[in-house]
Amino acid sequence: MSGDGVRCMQMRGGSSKGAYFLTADLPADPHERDDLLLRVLGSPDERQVDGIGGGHPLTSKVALVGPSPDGGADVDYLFLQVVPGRAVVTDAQTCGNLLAGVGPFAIERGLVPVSGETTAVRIRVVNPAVSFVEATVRTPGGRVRYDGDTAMAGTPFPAAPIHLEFPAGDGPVFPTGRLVDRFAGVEVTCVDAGMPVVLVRAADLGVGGDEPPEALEADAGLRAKVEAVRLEAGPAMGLGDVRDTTVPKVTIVSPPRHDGAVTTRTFIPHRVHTAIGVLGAVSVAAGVLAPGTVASTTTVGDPVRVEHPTGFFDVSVELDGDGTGTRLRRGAVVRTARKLSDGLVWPRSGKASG
Ligand code: NQM
Repeated sequence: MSGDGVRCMQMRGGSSKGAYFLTADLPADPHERDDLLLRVLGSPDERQVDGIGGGHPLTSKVALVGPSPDGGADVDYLFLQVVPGRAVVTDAQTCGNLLAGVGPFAIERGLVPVSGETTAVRIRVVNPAVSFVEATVRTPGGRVRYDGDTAMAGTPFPAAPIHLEFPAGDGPVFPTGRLVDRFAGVEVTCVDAGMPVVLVRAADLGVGGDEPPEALEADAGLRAKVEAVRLEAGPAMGLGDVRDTTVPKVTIVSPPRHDGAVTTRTFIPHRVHTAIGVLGAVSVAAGVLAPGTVASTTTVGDPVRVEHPTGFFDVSVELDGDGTGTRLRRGAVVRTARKLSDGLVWPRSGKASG
């Protein structure tokens, strides 16, 4: 803290936007920290008009970054979702989009020295379970380079590429121990290759699967069905009661419309994503690649092209084993990020819920 202000960098990370803090710049006590973040971002107001949040889950995100005590990583990354419209901050999921900004932020704050034309940042993702990622950031002339010509669906302007490499995961890709389950009367595949996702066929929900996000959000019957599926899937995936958490996501799958492997619409979990989450896409790609799921297809290449409302997302995924023993061997994606502001933010005074 500096005076009443808190040091904060705002960044677009992938197709999301968030507030990045050094862990040491926020209160160590999680309750105090979360209360402060609600007041910085502007929740529980739905529009977050009195804060820096954007009034949508994709623009109401926080990354906490600090030196890692783990010898295998340079920095620790804790992701927090600040829920618009509610006094809720949750650490039940991570975010692969804000992850794209973690490498640049760590270099900007001096946590990792520039090592040449590119700089590798080894990131330990600490929630919801520990995992490791290596980000490769462009750093010509000793500084982070944000401009470039890598286009990324879900964000309108090109920027410098950031390569994210995910090593093998510990857990099974199909956490219920089955390739197909039936929840709320609907056949689904529960998959987790970094983000817990429930795959559901569009036809089984009575939709085409290529509707715009607003149309799906406006369909109260569909929303109720999706939530009924999610509430049954959560405990079966080992996530407990998921009424108040943002995982699992529910991805509606249907045949590709533009030469990709699959068309997706993803509930995150109540609003519909305008694109698709990074780790969500890795999970979908795993579900598409493995035979016997509700999303399996034989017309799949490498990378797996996941179509979404604003374009497509290419994901490289390699799987080990088969059937319910399938595990992730490696995943890789290319994202971009951009520094938007750097300075102090002033939280609203009082208590967030008051
Ligand atoms: O799946 C949205 C996003 C995300 C999360 C969400 C994400 C991921 O697009 O890794 O990036 O699913 O809530 O930022």
